[in-house]
Amino acid sequence: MSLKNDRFLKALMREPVDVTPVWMMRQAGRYLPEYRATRKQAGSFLDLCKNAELACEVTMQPLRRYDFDAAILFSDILTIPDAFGQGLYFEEGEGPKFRKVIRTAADVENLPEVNIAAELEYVMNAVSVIRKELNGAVPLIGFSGSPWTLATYMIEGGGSKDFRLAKQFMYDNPEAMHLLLDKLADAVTDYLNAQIDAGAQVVQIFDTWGGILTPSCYLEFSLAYMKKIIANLTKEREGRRVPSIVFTKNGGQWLEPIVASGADGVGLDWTIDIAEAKRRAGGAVALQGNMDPTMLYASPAAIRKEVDQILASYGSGPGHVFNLGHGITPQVNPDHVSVFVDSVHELSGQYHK
Ligand code: 1CP
Repeated sequence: MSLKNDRFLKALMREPVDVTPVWMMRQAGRYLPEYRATRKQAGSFLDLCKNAELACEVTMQPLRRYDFDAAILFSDILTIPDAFGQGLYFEEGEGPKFRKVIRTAADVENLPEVNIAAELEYVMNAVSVIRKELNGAVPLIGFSGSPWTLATYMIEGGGSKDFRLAKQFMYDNPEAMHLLLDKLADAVTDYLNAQIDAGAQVVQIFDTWGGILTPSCYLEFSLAYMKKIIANLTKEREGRRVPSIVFTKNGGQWLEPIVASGADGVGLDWTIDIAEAKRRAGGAVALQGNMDPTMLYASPAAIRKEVDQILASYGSGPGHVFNLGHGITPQVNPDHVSVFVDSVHELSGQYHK
């Protein structure tokens, strides 16, 4: 089926577009009252992820309100640790938690062999239902966490402020850490390829916690595994390239090695000037980003001005996908998202003549 709007795919392949495509990390989520209603109906966040019809409903909600150029599968990166038997749960008002954690080399060795595509069949079901519902309106993004980011949650047992346990494990047991990351890289590869088989047209790897590492640890414990995954991804389906995007939050300092990872697109957070990133990337990849998500709390005029500034900073030519530098937060006024999306489309035409 041909896509009605393929400017997101074109921009990722650095092909000409009419205006800059835009989507938003966490575009389905708690800032939308309709999301909160569906989540309530589902019972819990995990029930919402596991019900293909409801996951489809919340994926579609932001597309009904806003002129986004892509849809993103509604799920979570923590489905993989859950599939490894760690027992993911969410406590009301708190972040994710695991019943079982990894603390020793033996814990890593004893992780079960998991057929990820079978164990996470509910995710593939959601992908097919969403693809059908989208009916070619915009491309669908599938995603996974990076091995390093998943490992931090599996060791810490949830979110963390300082990643003390995950880093201590890495420093004290580098071999066991590599074994864990290797198992996770295989799982992520199978997971993303299963999502592509089910209909995902782009895949993004979220390396949310890569940026907490030292430069040498980043290359050794995070980027190396993302490279391995990218090398083994399905590259073409339905007669089209399936582009991959790597997003390391706070990774601007390592842009050159990230650009060389083999990904088609590189996500940027707001701590790097996109003009500098463009210069350093040298046209080898598309760049995605990078408005500070907190900017969405500012006035509509200030949001529009910031969008204008980022577009001007990227300047002329293809290869830019507009996004936030990280996910939207729950207290944002939904009307401000329209200002953001419409400003990107209205102000970017001049850079694509
Ligand atoms: O209460 C609720 O409704 C749960 C809030 C929520 C939502 C809406 C969680 C729990 N996950 C999600 C959805 C989600 N998570 C998506 C959906 C698609 C979208 O619209 O973008 C995606 C892509 C994710 C990915 C994700 N989950 C990441 C990587 C991206 C990022 O934001 O950095 C991470 C780190 C997670 C873990 C996670 N899941 C949920 C929470 C609150 C967290 C963060 C925990 C922490 O470290 O404090």
